[in-house]
Amino acid sequence: MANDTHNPSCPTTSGDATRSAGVGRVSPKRTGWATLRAAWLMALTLSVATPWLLRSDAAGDEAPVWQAAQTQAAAGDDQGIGAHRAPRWHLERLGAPQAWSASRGEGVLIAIVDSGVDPSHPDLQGRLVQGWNVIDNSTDTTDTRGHGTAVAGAAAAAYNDAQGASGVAISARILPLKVTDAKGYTSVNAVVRAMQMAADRGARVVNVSFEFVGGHPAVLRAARALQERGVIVVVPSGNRGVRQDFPAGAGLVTVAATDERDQHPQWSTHGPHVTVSAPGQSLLLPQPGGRYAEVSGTSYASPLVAGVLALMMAAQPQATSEQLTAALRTSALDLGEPGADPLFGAGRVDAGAALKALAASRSTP
Ligand SMILES: [Ca+2]
Repeated sequence: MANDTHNPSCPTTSGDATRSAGVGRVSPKRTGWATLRAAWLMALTLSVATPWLLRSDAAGDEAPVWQAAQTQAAAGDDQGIGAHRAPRWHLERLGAPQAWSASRGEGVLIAIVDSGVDPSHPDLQGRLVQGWNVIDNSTDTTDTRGHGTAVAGAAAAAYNDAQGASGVAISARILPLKVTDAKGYTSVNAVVRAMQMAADRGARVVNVSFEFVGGHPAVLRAARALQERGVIVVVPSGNRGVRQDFPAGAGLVTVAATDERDQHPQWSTHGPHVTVSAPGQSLLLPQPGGRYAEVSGTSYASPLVAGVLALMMAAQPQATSEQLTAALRTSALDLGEPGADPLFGAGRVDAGAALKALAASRSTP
């Protein structure tokens, strides 16, 4: 089945044909590199079939670099999505169809900081606003790796009975901000610039599906600044399947993955930085060229939560970032150990419950 890779959390060492789950990845600084690399390789062999490309740091390369892994369409895609089991399971699990009677994300702009987005995909046609290529300083946001198209689809693909599985915020708009070069690499600097540009262009939710992105001080500072502008940044916990101790940054929502049984996939990175969790395993999502792929990774759990936030923002446009995040957490379905825990954060997100919790918090003086 397919695999996605890309930004969020699916690394593969370059040159090693190892595969992992679907997150775009940022390589860490050289410190502890060998340890991290070993942990990765172990995680990769265990994990979901998704390639991650991890760049081996060049000498003198101080900034971490992420690479969006190449997404690969699932075999059998050409036979159509009927070949897939329950293509909308993640939407049902999130309670999205029930929430749509109250909100569809209309009027909310979601920035997808990624490898670009295919604007001609049937599920994304007419949903994109003009984006920007942060690397080339151009308007070329062509998705050269497939990651960004899948991420955008998870957040906000159109509802269409005939094809695909739709996104969560089916009436929201997408702002594609491409931050990867020809080989799929990006940098902290490019990501931070894209975050600021997203806010400048009116986005209220910014999804950044790269591994380790939430652990970088510059990203945390940018997220805090965006929070003051009413913007929430959503990132994946990572696909290494290990514990990490990143700070839970202000303005940052970190998403771990759950599977079809609401359990923790072993490749989903955990730790105190996890805010909430959402489906991230075997999701049917759009790919460039009108195709679909079944993909796994926290890269895809993250935009599902971005979509839920867009539903909440459309329903309560005056809600603050703090109110939105609090409602998201308090309404999540508690899984695993009672209360917030490192695997699931506050729990698996429920769109309908989140809308109700937000409305209740807004009506309480
Ligand atoms: Ca729990």
